[in-house]
Amino acid sequence: MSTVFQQRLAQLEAQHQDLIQTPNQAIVPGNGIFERYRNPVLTAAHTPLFWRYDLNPQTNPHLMERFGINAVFNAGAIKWQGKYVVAARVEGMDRKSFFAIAESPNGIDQFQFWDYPITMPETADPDTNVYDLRLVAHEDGWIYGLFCSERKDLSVPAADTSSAVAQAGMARTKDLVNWERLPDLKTASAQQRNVVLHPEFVNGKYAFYTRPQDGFISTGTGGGIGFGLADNMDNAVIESETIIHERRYHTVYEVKNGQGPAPIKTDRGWLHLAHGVRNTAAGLRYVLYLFMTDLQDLTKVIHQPAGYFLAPEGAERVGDVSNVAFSNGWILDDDGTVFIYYASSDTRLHVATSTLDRLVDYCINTPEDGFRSAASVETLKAIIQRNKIEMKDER
Ligand code: M1P
Repeated sequence: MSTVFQQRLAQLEAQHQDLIQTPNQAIVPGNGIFERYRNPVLTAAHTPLFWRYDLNPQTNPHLMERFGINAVFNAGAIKWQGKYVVAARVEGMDRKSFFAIAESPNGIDQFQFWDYPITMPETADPDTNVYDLRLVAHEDGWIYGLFCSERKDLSVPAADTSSAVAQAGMARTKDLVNWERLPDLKTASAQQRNVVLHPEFVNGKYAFYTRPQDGFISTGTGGGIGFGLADNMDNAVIESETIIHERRYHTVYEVKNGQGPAPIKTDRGWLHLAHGVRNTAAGLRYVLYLFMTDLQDLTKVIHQPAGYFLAPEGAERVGDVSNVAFSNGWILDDDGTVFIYYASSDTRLHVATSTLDRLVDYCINTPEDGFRSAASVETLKAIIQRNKIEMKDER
C-alpha cells in the first residue's frame, strides 16, 4: 500500500507535468496590434517541486511545502542559444524576491525553470529585496542585468518600519549563470527604479533610461522617463538626466511611468515599451504604452499613440497588487516576431505576440492624444468620415 507521501508526490508530479505541457493558444481575432494568449506562461505553480518540497519521506512524511512561492512575475527576457529565456521575479512567501531563469522552445508555452535560481552577488551594502531585472545584450559583449535594489531607509524614525530606498542594482554575465555584481548606479536622485541600459554606446558612453523620484512610492517632484550617460559600468555615474517622457495630467501616465525593457532599434526609430500609472478611486492602475524615439537624438520622442497599448483584462485584473500590467522583457525574433512578456497584478507572467512591422505601424499611425475630450471627438469623427467614404455610405 502506498504511503501518504507517495500518493501526494504522484499527484503533485502529474499536476506539475500537466501544467508545463499544456499548449498555449492565441486568442483571436484580437485587436490586430498583438495577440493575447489563453494561459499565463509562468505562475508560482510552475516552480519546480524540488524547490518547494523536501522530497525525503523520512524528514517530510506529510510531503508539506517547506519553501512556499507566492508569485512569479515581472521578467527580463532574451533569446539565448536558440531558446526563449526569461529571468523572472520569483517572490517567496517570505516576501523576498529573487531572479530565476525559465526557458521555452517556442516563447509561448512549455516554460521550465533552470534547477537553481540566480545567485546574485551582493554589494558591501546588502540589498533587502531585488526585483524587475532588465536583460540587455550590450554591444560591448556583456549581458547586463539591471534591477531594483531595495534597502530600508535608515533616515526615518525607528517607528517607521516601511520606508525604503530604491536604487539601480547592476550586474553582468556571459552565461546567465555566473554574475559579476557592479556598484549601484549613481545619480542625483534620492530614489531610482525602472533603470534600463540602452543596448548601444552613445557617443562612446553607456546610456541609461532612468526614473528619478523623491519617494519610494511617490515620484514627488521627480518622475518621468529620464535619459543619462555614464563613462563606464565599473563605477557608473550619471551627472545629468534629461526627462524624455514626462508625466502629464489626464493621461494613462499621469502619476508615474517607467521604461519597460530596453528599446528595439527599427529603421524608423527606437521602439519603446513603458508602463504608465494613474490613480483611481480603486487605487493605482498600471498599463503599458508604446512610443518611439529618434535614431540620432535618443531624447526626442517622434511617435506616441494616445493612451494604452495593453491594459490588464479579465482575470489579469486581480492579484496581489490588482489592476497592474507591467513589462520588463521582450524578445525580437529573427523573423520579426516580437514576444512581449508582461505580468498581471504582480502575480503571474503572460506573453503577447506581435511583429516589429505591426508595432511600428501602430506607433506611427495611431492618433496622438489631443489631451481634451473635444480633440478626441474630432479624431473619431475624422476616422468615421473616412470610413463612410470607404463604405460608400455618405449619410
Ligand atoms: O506594483 C506595481 C509595480 O510597482 C512598481 O513599479 P513603479 O516603480 O513604476 O511604481 C514596481 O515595484 C513593480 O515591480 C510593480 O510591478
